[in-house]
Amino acid sequence: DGSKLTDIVNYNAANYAAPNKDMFGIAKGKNVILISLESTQSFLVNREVNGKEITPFLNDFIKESYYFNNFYHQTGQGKTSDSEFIVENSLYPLSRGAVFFTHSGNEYHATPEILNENGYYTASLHANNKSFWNRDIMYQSLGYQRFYEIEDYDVKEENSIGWGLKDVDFFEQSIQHLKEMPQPFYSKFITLTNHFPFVLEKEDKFIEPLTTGSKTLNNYIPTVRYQDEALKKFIQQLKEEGIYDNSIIVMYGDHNGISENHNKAMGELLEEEVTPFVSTQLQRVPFVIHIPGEKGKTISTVSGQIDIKPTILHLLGINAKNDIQFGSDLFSKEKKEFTVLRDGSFITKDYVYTKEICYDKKDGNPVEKDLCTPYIEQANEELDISDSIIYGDLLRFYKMNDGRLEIEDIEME
Ligand code: GP9
Ligand code: MN
Repeated sequence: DGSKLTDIVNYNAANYAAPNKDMFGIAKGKNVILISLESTQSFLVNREVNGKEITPFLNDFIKESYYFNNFYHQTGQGKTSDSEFIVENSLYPLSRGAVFFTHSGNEYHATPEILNENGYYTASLHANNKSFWNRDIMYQSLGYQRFYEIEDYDVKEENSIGWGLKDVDFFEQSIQHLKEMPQPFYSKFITLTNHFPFVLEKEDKFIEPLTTGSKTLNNYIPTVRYQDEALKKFIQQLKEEGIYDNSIIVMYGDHNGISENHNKAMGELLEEEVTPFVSTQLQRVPFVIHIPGEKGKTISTVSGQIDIKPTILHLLGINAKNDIQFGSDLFSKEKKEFTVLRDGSFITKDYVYTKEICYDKKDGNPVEKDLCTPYIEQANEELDISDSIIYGDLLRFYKMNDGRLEIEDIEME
């Protein structure tokens, strides 16, 4: 009802983190190249197995980028599609099902739509059937002007593995599409090769599989390494085409690749027992922002996919203040260290709460639940408010008024 809308607006205003003056608009007018890294978790970054780095390119790239090492995925059953939803709406996905399927007809005010209003051309690129995850329908609601899908790629047996077109070929063929786009553009690339069951041809294995008790984890390592190689080639091509210097490159892991079913093998690799605390910490995924001319910096603020939208908007000099969002600009000095996962687990500066246990983040030991209690309520409230926006399609009651989102003055049931 109407009071719900007021709650939402108030909640939003209370949560707003003002932009950092030094960062606001620093990438104004630049292209945005957003890359979704399939099943890529943070524990892979800067890790070696048998004396070899798993992600040598990424390890170098983050040295010249902003790298967030306490950044969590917040997806549910909608997996990759949930990550897309969170990243571009700064809303939570649903607790069951995929919002891309269940609420594709809703009114949203997603990043592509906002950037389009600000003169950007917007496209998503992914070499899978366009209807997978209902993307072809949902992308219209998110404001995409173009979806380069399987029909836009030359996909054949020789250049495919597992789920489809290999990442190296995907990026190579995507360059052509990028060159055709009017600038500035906002383009999203969704990788695919590092997807369960993590199959790869011998010639693409730049690192040996592991020898733990889990075939899944063993094969994951070489497909992650392959994806890393694909990224390296892509960045090289962007440089050769002269696109690199007028673009910010934003990479994020979409969700975990290794589930709790592989805790034992994961424990072997990490050389520690995978408790629910460790398991929650394993939900961290890489988040990288490369801005031409800016030095690299690792930032340890507790954060999540929900923070990407306001962060990008502010870098481009677009104020997110009047938007409905649950995340906040990661460069803001007012950013609160509190990240909620879709299952109600949450992470603060000092605590990790999961499966009804409060853990001390420093040593992973359980502590008195009271220490987490104030946040439990807040976590549930956030998830509830976000859900009510989706279930009630409430963003249809907001309208732009002179560049500001406002509640439409109407009677609600
Ligand atoms: C499918 C790809 C993978 O197009 O995005 O989806 P996932 O299974 O990871 O959700
Ligand atoms: Mn995925």
